[in-house]
Amino acid sequence: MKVIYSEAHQRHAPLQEFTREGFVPYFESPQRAEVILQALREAPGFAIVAPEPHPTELLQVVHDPGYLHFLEHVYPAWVRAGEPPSGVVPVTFAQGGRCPAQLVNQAGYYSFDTTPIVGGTWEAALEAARCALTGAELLLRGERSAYVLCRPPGHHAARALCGGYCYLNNAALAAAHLEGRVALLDIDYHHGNGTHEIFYTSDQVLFLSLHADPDREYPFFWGHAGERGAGKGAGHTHNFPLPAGTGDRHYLETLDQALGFIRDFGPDFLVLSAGFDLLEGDPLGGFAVSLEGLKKIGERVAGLGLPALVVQEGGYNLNNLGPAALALLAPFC
Ligand code: SP5
Ligand code: ZN
Repeated sequence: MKVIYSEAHQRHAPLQEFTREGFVPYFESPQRAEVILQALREAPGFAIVAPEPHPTELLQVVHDPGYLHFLEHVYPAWVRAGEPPSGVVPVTFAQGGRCPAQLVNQAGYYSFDTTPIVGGTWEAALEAARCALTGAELLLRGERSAYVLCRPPGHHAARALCGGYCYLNNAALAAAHLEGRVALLDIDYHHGNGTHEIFYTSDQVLFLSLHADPDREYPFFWGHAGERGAGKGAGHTHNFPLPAGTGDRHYLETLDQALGFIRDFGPDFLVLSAGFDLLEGDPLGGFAVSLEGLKKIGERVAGLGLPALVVQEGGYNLNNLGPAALALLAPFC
């Protein structure tokens, strides 16, 4: 199985994030990708390949041009304006309203939380997006599966919003680049609100997400069972909010419901947003899914028999990320 990877992710390394407890060390660290890469290098059957260059116009299929301009240029403008070089962090958030003229004032217009933009964020996010687009092209050229080992992750990034450690929606970019009908299944512990928004009115991309109930868990405002798509996309979004402590049995039963919707849709391709924070022991998670459970998730998703692109999202327990990748990917090999 080909693994698309670029070390450019290392350039995105914020030191801290702002939480209810104040500033804490950044959970979404470069080591996350490094431990997964190491595990795949030591296992048989994986070939690490580099991303190919893609025209940046492809990003505009999913993202707003003003948002892309902001992401690319805000950090140097922020430092030039005398703001802290540790990173761009918004403190005021637009609720509608108008986009300010100055880049440094746009942070709260293009963010839904305090996810920082540091020097290197744009280069890393762009390279992660290229990895995902390369993965999509591998499937278009006939590969049965591929794994995008990317960071920063993408599923919280919406058309014109960053947040939740995400800037460019890697999985959404891949799904939009594939041809025909695509099922995008998100198993990250957190609701993939960005992907949900991007495809909410699409009848070409079926979005399904299993996640912690937003009534009690981040990102709080999206991902309820009643949100089912709109317009042409009505009925093409399926959210499965799950209770705290969800274990293998209930998770797999719910997954089977999601897989039923995918079979009914009859897609040409599958994109799997794979967050390993669904596992027991994740510092940001709250489920009790085991590694064996994750292997069964891989078996059932691979059992759809569709060309499949697995895209890395969250997962913050550095001790289980390598075994998690091997458990999930083995059935696709
Ligand atoms: C891609 C992804 O998984 N993003 C998740 C972003 C979650 N950010 C909010 C974290 C809330 C932290 N609660 C901390 C509990 C620590 N014991
Ligand atoms: Zn997550």
